Amino acid sequence: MATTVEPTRIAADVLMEKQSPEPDGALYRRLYSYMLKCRMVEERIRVLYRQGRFAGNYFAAVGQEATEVGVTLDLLPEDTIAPSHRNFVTHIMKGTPLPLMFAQIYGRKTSPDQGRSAPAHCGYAPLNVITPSSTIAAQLNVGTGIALAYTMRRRPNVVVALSGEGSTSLGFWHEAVNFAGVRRLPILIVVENNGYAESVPVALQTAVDDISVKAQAYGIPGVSVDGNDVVAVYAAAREAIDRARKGEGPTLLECRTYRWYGHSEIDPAKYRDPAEVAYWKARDPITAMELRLESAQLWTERWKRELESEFTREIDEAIAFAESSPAPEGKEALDEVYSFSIRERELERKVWEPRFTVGRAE
Ligand SMILES: Cc1ncc(C[n+]2csc(CCOP(=O)(O)OP(=O)(O)O)c2C)c(N)n1
Repeated sequence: MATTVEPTRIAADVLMEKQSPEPDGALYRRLYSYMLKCRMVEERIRVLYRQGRFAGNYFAAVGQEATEVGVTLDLLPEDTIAPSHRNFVTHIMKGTPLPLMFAQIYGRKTSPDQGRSAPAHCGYAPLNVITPSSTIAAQLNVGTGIALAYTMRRRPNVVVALSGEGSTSLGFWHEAVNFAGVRRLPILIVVENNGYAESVPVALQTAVDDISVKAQAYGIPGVSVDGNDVVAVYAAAREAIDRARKGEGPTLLECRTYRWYGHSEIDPAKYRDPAEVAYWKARDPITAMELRLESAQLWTERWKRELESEFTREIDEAIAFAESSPAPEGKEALDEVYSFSIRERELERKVWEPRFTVGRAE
């Protein structure tokens, strides 16, 4: 059942054949544009972090854009993304407004969670992006529950749940995949294999070469693709999503990729050989797509510069919105967290208020 022998090529070729004799220029240009936007947003967030303009931490997926974009392009508003800490940019794909995303980075009251959680742990309920849990892989369990709800309510929607390869060593990752398989739920389980879980290399994480073989244990298809080839990722994801939407069950999709930077902004990633980093940077998914588009006369430097200036303007405006937004007040910390009666809320305020009078915990 599992396909692990070079399925990348197969999936990509199928797409190319369908679009023969010319590739779908509009689709490929959209894939490219989104990758560029994701890269620019994350590189700017990294600069903001170094400038000390927001508190907390950030987990950049720079280098992994082909996967972030390929598995999430063209999802419906009613579909769900269940992201990990690494997948902040999937908000761009779902349509979360950029100003709200930056308000989240800055922990401002205008952010989707009103400034409550960490910069990258952001959900957006109106477009069904769930809030990543700090407990890695837990988004799989929530995502599986949402997929079950779609089935019970007979909705033609899907869940795309993402996790890293390190997360596949956790018990509840397997529980989620098993349950999805048993109930044939409409969920695409994406494993972004970027080679490391914090500092732990994949060889110390699992004894299998292809993470996708883990699907066999749960009776679902497993596919491994080149996670830096956005066309291959898109083709494999699209096929799996289409099947899930038709009620044909889940798929495990391993995307082999690499993160250019450390696990987070505080990680200098000295556990990696510089030659390894250089090898992967030479396989930049964005440059690869530029070459591919250019050879089909679908890309020019000038078009890239136009995109860059448009995205820069959008990012600047989003940062200005975030920086001019108010910070939440300490006394609001428990608002909308628990369901209280008004009287209980008053009592709760009385207990908490003195400790937050200067706007921060003592
Ligand atoms: C259950 C649990 N164990 C450990 C951690 C600490 N932790 C946070 S991210 C991370 C690495 C996750 O690696 P992976 O799943 O491969 O995703 P990546 O960060 O590479 O995208 C770890 C160990 C955690 N948050 N939750």
